[in-house]
Formats: sequence, structure tokens, C-alpha cells
Amino acid sequence: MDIRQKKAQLDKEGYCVIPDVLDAETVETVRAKLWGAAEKSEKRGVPTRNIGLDPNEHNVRVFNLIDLDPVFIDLIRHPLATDIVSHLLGGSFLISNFTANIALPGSKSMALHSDQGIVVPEPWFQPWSINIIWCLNDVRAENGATRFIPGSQTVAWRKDLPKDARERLVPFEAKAGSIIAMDGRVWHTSGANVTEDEERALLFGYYSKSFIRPQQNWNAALSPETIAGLDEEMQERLGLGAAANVELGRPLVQA
Ligand SMILES: O=C(O)CCC(=O)C(=O)O
Repeated sequence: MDIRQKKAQLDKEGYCVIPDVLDAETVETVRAKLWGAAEKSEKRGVPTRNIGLDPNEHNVRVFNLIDLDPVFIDLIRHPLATDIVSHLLGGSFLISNFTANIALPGSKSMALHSDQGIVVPEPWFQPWSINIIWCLNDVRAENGATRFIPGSQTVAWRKDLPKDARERLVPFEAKAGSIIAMDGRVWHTSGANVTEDEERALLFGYYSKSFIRPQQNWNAALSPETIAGLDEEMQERLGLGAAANVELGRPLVQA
């Protein structure tokens, strides 16, 4: 696999799929830990179903993965993931969120959106955020693959979205163990899982330029034990330090 080619595709088409990032055994381990994290979240009083994002209870949403199992810390800082993120956003980025959506049989499609549009107002001229989607199952149309509008990373204004936007959606296809890198400006939605018994578990590692406030307030979301176990780099990526918006402060005008 030529990673330069994948990055070029991300630049040009707004996405790329990188296969075989996790081997089959690791995928199974992470999938089991994800279900464990869902249970832990429920025990903490953070519900995972019917939280208002999806049309019915067949989606399982798990938030704050970083606080639920160390395996998710390894994934959010995975060298290949952060290499792709820094390719698109530049070196100064923050971890904005890390969540899961398990689409079970009977789940339906959510509202069409772009993730950048959720964190900054239009116009969206540049890539300021990116999702690294970890596939824990084979992903295909029938089991509810994420559906996206090809080329929609060039839509700067909501009014420029095509009238038939939903008809233009196409499903990603990827094997378990792949990652899908998706420019934050790409318009997309979850698919409907129409299978009898197939699960579709995806993790969404979301990163944004460091001048954008992360979706999760990590200072409030992470337990002291989790924070104590993080090294300096992770603390910085999560915006846990006292300094903020240093990126824009750096190029001070010379006298
Ligand atoms: O689960 C999916 O396929 C998409 C989820 C998504 O776009 C979201 O939660 O914002």
C-alpha cells in the first residue's frame, strides 16, 4: 500500500480507505472491549441508546471512549492515524472526540451532516477537521455502512448542497481492520442495517485544528486516574494544559 497515494486521494476526493491496519485478533479484542465500554458507560449513567441522534434504539452509541478502556487511547494516538490527520490539518491539532456507533439490525439512517459543520459555522473553505473511522466489522451497504456524498468536501455553503443530496449518498466499503479517513467537510450519514443478524461497529476518532474547541471537554470528561496515566503529548492533544490557542499566537508580527 502506498500511503502517499492514499493521502493524495484524501486531498482530492475527501476520503481514503486504508486496509489491514489492525489484524483480525486485535479487531476482535477491540470489539469485545467496545461492548465492555458500552456496559461501563450505562453503569456510569451515560445511556448508549435512544440518545436523540438516531431514529430508533438499534444504534448503540458509546461516548468518552478514552475514559473507558486504555485500548482506545492506543487507537486515538495510533501513528498511522495521526500521520494522516497531520497531513490534512497540519501538525497543530487536537483530539475533538472519540465515540462509537454500533449499528445493529433494524437501525436506520440519521440526519445528513458534515462533522466540520457541527463545530464551526460556514463557509467551510479548508479542511479543519477529520474523522478517522476504525472498522471493527466488514462494512457494506447492507449492514449500515456510513454513506457519503462524493465530492461534498468542496461544498463551502449549506445552500450549495445539491437538492437531491440524499439520493447522491454512496456507502463506504471496507474490511474489518481498515480505517476510513474522511475530511470533516464531507456530508454523510449512517446507513440502515437491513441484515438479519450482522453488527456494524465503527469507532469515530475526530480531530480538529487546535483553534477549534473540541466537541468533548476532556478536562470535565476524563477521570483523574485516566489523566494521570497520560503522557505529555496526549495531555497536549487533549487540550488538558493551561495554555490554549497558542497556534495562532505564534506568528507574532515582527516590529
Ligand atoms: O455511524 C455512522 O455511520 C455515521 C455516524 C455519524 O456520522 C455521526 O455520529 O455523526
